[in-house]
Amino acid sequence: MSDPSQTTDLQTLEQRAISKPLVTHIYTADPSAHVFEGKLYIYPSHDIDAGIPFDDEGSHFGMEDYHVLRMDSPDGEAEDCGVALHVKDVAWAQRQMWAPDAAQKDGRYYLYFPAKRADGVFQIGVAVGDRPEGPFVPEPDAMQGSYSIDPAVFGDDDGAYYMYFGGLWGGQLQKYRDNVRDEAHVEPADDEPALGPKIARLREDMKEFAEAPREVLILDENGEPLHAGDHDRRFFEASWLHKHGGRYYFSYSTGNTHYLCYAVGDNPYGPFTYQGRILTPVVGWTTHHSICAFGDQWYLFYHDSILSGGVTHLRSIKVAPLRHDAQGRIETIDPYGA
Ligand code: FUB
Repeated sequence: MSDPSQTTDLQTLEQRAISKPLVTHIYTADPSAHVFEGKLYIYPSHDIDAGIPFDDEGSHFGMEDYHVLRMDSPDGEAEDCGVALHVKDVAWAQRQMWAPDAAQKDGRYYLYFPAKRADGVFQIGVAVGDRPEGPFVPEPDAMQGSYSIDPAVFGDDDGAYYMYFGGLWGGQLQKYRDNVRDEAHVEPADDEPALGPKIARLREDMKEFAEAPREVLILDENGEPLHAGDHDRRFFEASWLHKHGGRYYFSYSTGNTHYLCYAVGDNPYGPFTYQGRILTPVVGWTTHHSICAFGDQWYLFYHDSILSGGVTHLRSIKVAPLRHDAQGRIETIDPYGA
């Protein structure tokens, strides 16, 4: 476990932090940032203390709604646009509104979100609005064939939209093989290929998958799939896709080793070849991000738990510049500037 709060006191880390929380009146996490109508819109989880005991399923992440944040520029103030969607308004969902994302097509806005059904199974839903900040009206049912958590939607230059999704452990991805859930399934053995995130192209109306989800392969430097035991590099959760220099950059969290990493490929489906780390561990167990260009500059949106004094489910989103070097490699960011 490489949580820096174990070795350095929080006040020192706060002083060293390369960026400050974007908002402090609520806790926010899992920021998905997009430029819509010339402004930055950020779709985060809204962290609360729901009073639910800690467990390995992440039940203490008991979020109930989403707020959308708006910024004129990455160095400006973040405005809270209010509640965009509440779980009580989602017919199929009961609890745990985890990391969302959003997309825009033909003047309409789509908020994608995971939540648990009453039977405790995660699915992914979509809600539709006319404005980037919502309000969003949820579809009555979850997206058919969706499962697990952390939807991230990427719109390619040819007009196709793709959803990446999945997360291990509390995110339930390990219970699925070939898109079928079986409670008996667990993570593969250490020397077997790691479970990958999933990808599915979205239908023209953005409300359903146009195809069955496929596995996304992440390969090592020899072209072999990363192994399940390679905890420093294998996919855990927090998918994101950005395109730079004509190449597709798939980034993700390694979960229990607390890195944000990336892998590069030639098309949205992959395979992607592992390249390195984007962000070293933050204070708090989870790490989750998005990568977004504003003008000519790329930015990393991420979170940590410094504001709450290290409470892992009370996080705050932040932003830092992100640089691709001349070879297209992303320069690793240390959130505490060491
Ligand atoms: O915010 C709840 C969960 O924590 C997210 O879905 C994961 O990616 C992790 O950040």
